[in-house]
Amino acid sequence: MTKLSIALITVLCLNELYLFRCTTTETVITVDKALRQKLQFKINITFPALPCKEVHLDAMDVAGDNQLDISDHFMKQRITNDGKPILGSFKETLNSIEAEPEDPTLDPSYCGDCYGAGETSTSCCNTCDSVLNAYSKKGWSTRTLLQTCPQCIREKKGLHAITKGEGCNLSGTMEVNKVSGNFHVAMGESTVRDGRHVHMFLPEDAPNFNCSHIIHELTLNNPSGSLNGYARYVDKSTGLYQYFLKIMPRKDGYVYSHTERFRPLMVEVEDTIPGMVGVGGTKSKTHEHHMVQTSLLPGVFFIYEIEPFRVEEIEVSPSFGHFIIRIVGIVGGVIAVVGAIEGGFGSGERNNFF
Ligand SMILES: *[C@@H]1O[C@H](CO)[C@@H](O)[C@H](O)[C@H]1NC(C)=O
Ligand SMILES: *[C@@H]1O[C@H](CO)[C@@H](O)[C@H](O)[C@H]1NC(C)=O
Ligand SMILES: CC(=O)N[C@H]1CO[C@H](CO)[C@@H](O)[C@@H]1O
Repeated sequence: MTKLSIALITVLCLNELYLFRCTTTETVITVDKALRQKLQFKINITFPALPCKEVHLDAMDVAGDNQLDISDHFMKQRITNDGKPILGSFKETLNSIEAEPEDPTLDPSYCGDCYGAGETSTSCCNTCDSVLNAYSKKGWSTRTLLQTCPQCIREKKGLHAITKGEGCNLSGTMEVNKVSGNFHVAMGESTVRDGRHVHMFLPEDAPNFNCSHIIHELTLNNPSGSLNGYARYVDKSTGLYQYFLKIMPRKDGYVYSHTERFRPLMVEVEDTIPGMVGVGGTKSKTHEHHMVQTSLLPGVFFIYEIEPFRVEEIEVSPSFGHFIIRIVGIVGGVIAVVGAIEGGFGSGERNNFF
């Protein structure tokens, strides 16, 4: 053993010791195999200028699963324009359309016609909702009921103008299938017609649908969410807010990142009125600006997409066994190499080398 080989072994071993002592983090991407789970969204949004009657949360996914007016786990709290609660909060339950109080001006012996959809021939359908319920139970189309049935016309149930001066807090949790989809609060009553999701509303009333919103909380199974605390107000023209969420599975739940887009309902167009010959023969054109309503559906949409990959960060610390093996390797290797060099150059020149 010579000085050089000892020095070499020491340097290499110190290097190994350094590598052994530090742990490294590695990002590992695996395929997310937990497919049959459901995603749970926790939502708490305030619409400061939209009465609770107008706030309907609908969810649908790419597989065509429609969940209309989800309210099984949702609370709506009426608030005044400046954010104070009005009355108690109320809960709506899914699919049992809220029994609206009957009109007190009606004759007590009044028995509304069910148009053949009643359970028995003597059933009464005194409210628009009961007619709708009876029709849905029979599996009949409720397509034109809101416009034609006298009960609905009396209650002005179908298409009504938006009342102003109230707001609404919407909060609760919702479970959706673990595929891409969207959920939204948009103008009008939603129905499914021929498998399509349709919102019914009066287009001339659309500018009154003030879709300003404050997102207090929008999270998945994980308490952090990048949209928490977001507030968007519409001043000039209401419109369509779209949030695109990219949901990433993690070890401890789901996180998302988002991008947003706003499209106004009213757009300014410029009309050019051609051709007046001014003094001195110069042609002048006048431009007129005016606002035109587009055919957008005003509302707030959350469109989500789930990444199929799960990203995990793991800490890797080298094992002690490997460390020992490497040390033994270094010592053995250096000795072997030095031995080979000594043998190869013969004994005569040996003293010159080392
Ligand atoms: C919704 O958020 C508001 C504001 O942060 C909070 O006061 C309220 O308690 C929340 N509602 C629910 C049901 O968590
Ligand atoms: C919508 O409501 C917000 C909050 O109350 C208000 O600041 C805004 O001026 C309203 N926008 C319109 C177009 O009425
Ligand atoms: C019940 C509820 O969530 N109320 C909240 C509605 O939103 C306002 C802010 O806009 C909060 O102050 C309320 O606590």
